[in-house]
Amino acid sequence: MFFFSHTATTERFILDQEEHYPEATGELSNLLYDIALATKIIAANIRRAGLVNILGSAGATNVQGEEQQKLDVFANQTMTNALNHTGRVCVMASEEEERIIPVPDDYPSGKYVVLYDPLDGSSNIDVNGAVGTIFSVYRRVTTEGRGTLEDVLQPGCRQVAAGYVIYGSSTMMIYTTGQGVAGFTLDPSIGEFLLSHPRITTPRVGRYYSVNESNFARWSKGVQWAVRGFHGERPDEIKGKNSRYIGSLVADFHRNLLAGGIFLYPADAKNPRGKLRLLYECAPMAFIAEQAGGSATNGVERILDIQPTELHQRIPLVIGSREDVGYVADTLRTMGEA
Ligand code: AFP
Repeated sequence: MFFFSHTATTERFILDQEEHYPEATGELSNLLYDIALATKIIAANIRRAGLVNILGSAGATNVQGEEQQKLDVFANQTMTNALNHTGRVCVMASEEEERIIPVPDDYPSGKYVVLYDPLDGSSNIDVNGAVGTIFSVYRRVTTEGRGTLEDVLQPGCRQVAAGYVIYGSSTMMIYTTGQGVAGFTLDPSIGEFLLSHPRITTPRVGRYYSVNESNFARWSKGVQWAVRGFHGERPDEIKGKNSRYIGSLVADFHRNLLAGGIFLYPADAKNPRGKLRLLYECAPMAFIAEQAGGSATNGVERILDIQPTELHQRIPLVIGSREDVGYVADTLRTMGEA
């Protein structure tokens, strides 16, 4: 039971944070409300998915060659519609769309750039598994007019905000504006996200490792050797860990963020550059991980330092508890792979 006097909504929390910045115009706060509203609409539809028979493929494939689900299309449209007319955004990009998404001509252009993966882990939808929305916000670098590709291709260290919403047994929004990480839980009876995790920090050493082990034979020797440590085969260097893998980045990352753990999607013979997308998945999660005390690398360099060169660029990802990520990076270095 929540008592109102002790309960902060996303709105109250964002306003409180903004008080530390007298120069803030409130625009970023409004942008975060826009995103929160879109995700509440997506959450409501996900909750009803099994009932209203909107499951299944929309018949099209997205730019990654993956089959789109109806909810992917819906979530993508909902995010775009929540942002494109507000005057706060100059350009958007979505994992579901091949090109940047311009602000329509009849709406004003603003100073922010928003990137999103509207429904990550969508192959879990048909089995009632957890899915999520990931978002990332940058300030524009061009100075006027509509935003361009240049505004979108910025390294993750320039993010001004990033977050995700997990549609799990409850719906939660986790985000950072660079002052730590806060978590909110949606109270469906009042339709508000309420502050439930004011300051999330992730353990330095995790209990879990999360990786798709069916790719083991396709990994480099260094990655195999690192994962063998998690199995308990290198007791002098690292204690063995428990394995957990859902196949939905938001759900796997969220568990590890709270409980401590490491998530890996390394390059493999099938995906020589890795599978996950720098702009929509890796950079926003890396910002959150670092703000919670964890870290994120592609094995060679810090994720937040990578300068993107393409909209749908894929990279290897190693993210989570700081010491565990360090252990993987050290192993790769020792094996001459980094
Ligand atoms: P989908 O959105 O197509 O389900 O992909 C999910 C995802 O991008 C990410 O959320 C998972 O961590 C990763 O792919 C799972 O990939 P594998 O199925 O190859 O393990």
